Amino acid sequence: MNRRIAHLRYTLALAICFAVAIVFSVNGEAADFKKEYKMQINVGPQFYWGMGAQKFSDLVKERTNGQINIKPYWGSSLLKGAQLKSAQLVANGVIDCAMESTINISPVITEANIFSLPFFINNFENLDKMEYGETGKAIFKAMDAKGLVGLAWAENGFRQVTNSKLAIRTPADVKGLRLRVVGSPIFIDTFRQLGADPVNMNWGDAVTAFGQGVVDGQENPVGVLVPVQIWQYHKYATFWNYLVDPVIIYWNKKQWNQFPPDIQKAIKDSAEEAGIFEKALCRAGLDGDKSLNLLKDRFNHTMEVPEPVKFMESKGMTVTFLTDDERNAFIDATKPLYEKWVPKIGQALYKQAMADMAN
Ligand code: X2X
Repeated sequence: MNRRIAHLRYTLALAICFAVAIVFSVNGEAADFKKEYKMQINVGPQFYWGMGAQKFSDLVKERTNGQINIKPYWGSSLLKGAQLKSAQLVANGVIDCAMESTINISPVITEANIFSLPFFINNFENLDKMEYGETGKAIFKAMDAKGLVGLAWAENGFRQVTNSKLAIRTPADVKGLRLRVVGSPIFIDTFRQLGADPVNMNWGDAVTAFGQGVVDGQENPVGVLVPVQIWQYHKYATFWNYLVDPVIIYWNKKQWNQFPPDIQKAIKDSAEEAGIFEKALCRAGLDGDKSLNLLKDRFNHTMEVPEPVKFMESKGMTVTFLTDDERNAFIDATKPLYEKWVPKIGQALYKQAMADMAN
């Protein structure tokens, strides 16, 4: 008899434990957070993009009362520099999350090449219309299908070309130039089309290559050119806004779905806030007073380099802006790219992007 009571008691105790565990897990209070969530980022903390990643991590910590600790791994250190592997490793859960350029996710998300079509987007207004319009939603949907949850848009910026040889004004000027580009096929295609000699290289190796003069030039936005002090290697910059790389903050989907809703909200809100901050850093001095004021008013942040173009000139660089005719010559020269790349990106997305921009 005593044994039966003991057994009953034991069963009851087990049942209570079970019920408590279920209640806690439903409430999320017993959720098992990792000590550290690893974040992939291709550049270092001194870049505007890096400052945005740090902001994201800080905001998440604050808004989750220290429960979620995101550690940025700078310079693609988790990937041994192989920047184009970022999306693959977040999708399969080796890395938890990333704040990454659309160029670097393009091997997994072909649709992301929409931003790399030469001379397609051209200005910040068009870019914002796409990101916050149907194009942005379509990109996040494509990511979802690959096991990635897109949380917010941020930016690297419109990419400008720099080199050590000459002030580029015409497609003929680019002929034969040895230019470092990211190892993404659309970049190789674009510069081959222009008659240049593109060399693909990870960012981690690129700066050494600039120093050794292995390449004549490269292309990157102001948010990279200024921190890396490109004037040490290249005297000439041509601001041609030929394409842009937005940055996306994204998370491994399986892990994301296991977070309780309050944690998801805190992370998503932080990503959006950090994205706004980081975009403004990258645009500061390139969109009149807009981003400079936003940084001051909303983030109490004063830019060290409020006028990037003047700053580059003060370092001895010749900064060239194209006339409409000069620009049109580049547009004509790169048009054949569309025949190959629009079908890869998807006709529907291409049309959607045009509709967003016309809105
Ligand atoms: O590799 C580059 O050029 C960089 C830093 O801009 C990107 O990560 C796309």
